[in-house]
Amino acid sequence: MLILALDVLERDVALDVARKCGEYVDFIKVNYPLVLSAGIDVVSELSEIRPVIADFKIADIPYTASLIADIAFRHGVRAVIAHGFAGSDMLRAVRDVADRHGGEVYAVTELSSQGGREFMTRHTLEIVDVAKEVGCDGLIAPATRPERIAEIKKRAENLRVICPGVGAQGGRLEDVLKAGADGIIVGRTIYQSEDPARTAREIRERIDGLMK
Ligand code: O7E
Repeated sequence: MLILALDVLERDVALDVARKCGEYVDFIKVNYPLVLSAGIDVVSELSEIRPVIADFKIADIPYTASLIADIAFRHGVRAVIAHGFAGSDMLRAVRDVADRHGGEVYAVTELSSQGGREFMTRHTLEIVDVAKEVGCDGLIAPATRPERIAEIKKRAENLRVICPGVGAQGGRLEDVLKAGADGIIVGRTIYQSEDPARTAREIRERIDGLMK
C-alpha cells in the first residue's frame, strides 16, 4: 500500500499532484498544512481523485473528537487518524462516528520523530492493545525505527500497519516492508521531486516487487 502525504499548501498544487500521482497511490493523506491554508473543501475534491485519509491527529475529549471526525467524513474521507495516547474513550467515540459513515480509523502508536521516543514509546504496545479492543482498522508506526514496526506488527495481529518516515526522514522502504509494514506513507520524496508522477510510479514498482 502506498499513501501519498500531500503536505503542500495550495489547492491547485494539491489537485495537480494528486491527479498526476493518483494511479500509483492507494490513498491520499491530508494533513493540517493543506486544510488550514486551502480550506476543508479541498478534502472533498481530493476524495474524487483517490480515497482520502484525514490526518487531523485527533487527540481530544471524546465529544470534540467526534465533531472533528464527523466533519472529515462529511467531506468524503475514507479514514481518519487519531492519536492512541488520547485513550480508549476517545478512540471509541471516533470509531462510532466512523461506523455511522462506513469509514475507517487509524491510531497513531509512536511518532517517527526523535520526540516520539520521549514519551510515546513507553506506551506503544498498550496503545496497540487499546486500538485492537476498540476495533480500529489500522495503526501508524514509525518507518524511522523498523525494529519498532516489527514489535507493533506482531502485537497488532490483523490490524494494518502503515508507516510514515520513508525518504525525507531517513527510513528505508526495504527495511520497513521487511519489518512487516502493510504500507508506507510518503510525502516530500514524491511531491518535492522534479517529476512526482515518475517518483510515485517508481516507489509503487519497488513496493510491488518487494511484496510479491
Ligand atoms: O516526511 P514526509 O514528507 O514523507 O511526510 C510524512 C507524513 O507523515 C507527514 O504528513 C507527517 O505529518 C506524517 N507523520 C509522520 O511523519 N510521522 C508520524 O509518526 C506520524 C505521521 C502521521 O501521518 O500520523 C498522523 C499523526
